[in-house]
Amino acid sequence: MAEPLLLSTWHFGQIANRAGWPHLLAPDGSALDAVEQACRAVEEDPRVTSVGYRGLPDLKGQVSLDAAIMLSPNRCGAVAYVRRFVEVISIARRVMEQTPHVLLVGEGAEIFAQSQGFRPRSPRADERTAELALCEHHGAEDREAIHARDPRHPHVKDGETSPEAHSGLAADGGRDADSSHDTIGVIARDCRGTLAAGCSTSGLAGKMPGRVGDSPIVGHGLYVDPGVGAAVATGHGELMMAICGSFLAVEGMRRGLSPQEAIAEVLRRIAECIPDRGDRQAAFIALDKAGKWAAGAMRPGFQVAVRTPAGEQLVIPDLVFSDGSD
Ligand code: SD4
Repeated sequence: MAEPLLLSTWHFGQIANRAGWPHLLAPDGSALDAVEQACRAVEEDPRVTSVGYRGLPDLKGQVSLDAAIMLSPNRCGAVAYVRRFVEVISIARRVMEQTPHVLLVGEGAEIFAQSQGFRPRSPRADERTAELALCEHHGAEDREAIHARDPRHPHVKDGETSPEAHSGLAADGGRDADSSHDTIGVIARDCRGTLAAGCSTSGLAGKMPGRVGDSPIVGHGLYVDPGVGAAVATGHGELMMAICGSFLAVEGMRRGLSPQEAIAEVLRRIAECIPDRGDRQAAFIALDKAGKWAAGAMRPGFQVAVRTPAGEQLVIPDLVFSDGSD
């Protein structure tokens, strides 16, 4: 019997873990169910403003959602640029289970979702979040000013984490210091030792309409090789997409690196390949087949919600490539 484990990105990973954990413990529980339900809980939670129902808007103020779920290279499904449904992780699972394809996008994904009985429901950014998001996109100075006069957003500088985030969930669901993005990424291991991973996101705030990031793309936002391990990513998708970040992390573990060494190699590769990356974040969680896990990020601020039989913890990873002062 393997020890069950659930790892989720950011402070709202606690919402995910609470919803996913019972599915790992049930007698017929599975890592796949746990990942789906974990992501789904965040998609439905109106306090989380970068995933699902209250996703972040694009440049035109519209929300589009991306998600993927994966058990193995041969069992994965994803949807991207979905604008009329909220539960995209479950639609991604149906793509995996009910179609011969891996990725459906836009109108095709929505027609498929409807055919599978999902109820059309458009995600909607709240106005305040939309305004903040556009400022995130257009300039840090505007953002600072808007954060300062918005009581829902405790004033935190880039790279710092709010006290609310440390203590659990802030009133608005707990946002990272950089509130222009955030994906729920989940890795689960069940009692049989089966690994599964999933991610769900509205992508980057103020993105160009039609832009799709790493999250729904196998190898970029997530990767699972049952014989090796699993990885999920969050942050600016363009960084992960430059180097197939999640795939690279799993390949590192295949070559014998520990999860921490594998993530360190991925972060180094991003730094080498994208010297002009500015202050963009890229963060990873990796889990090997034996149950050893690690997390790391280009910059401070990343957090991982960890659920084991011993309880729930919000962990700030030691592995941070840059201290944020560059
Ligand atoms: C994207 N990686 O679309 C996602 C966004 C994200 O933390 O994870 N932000 O680029």
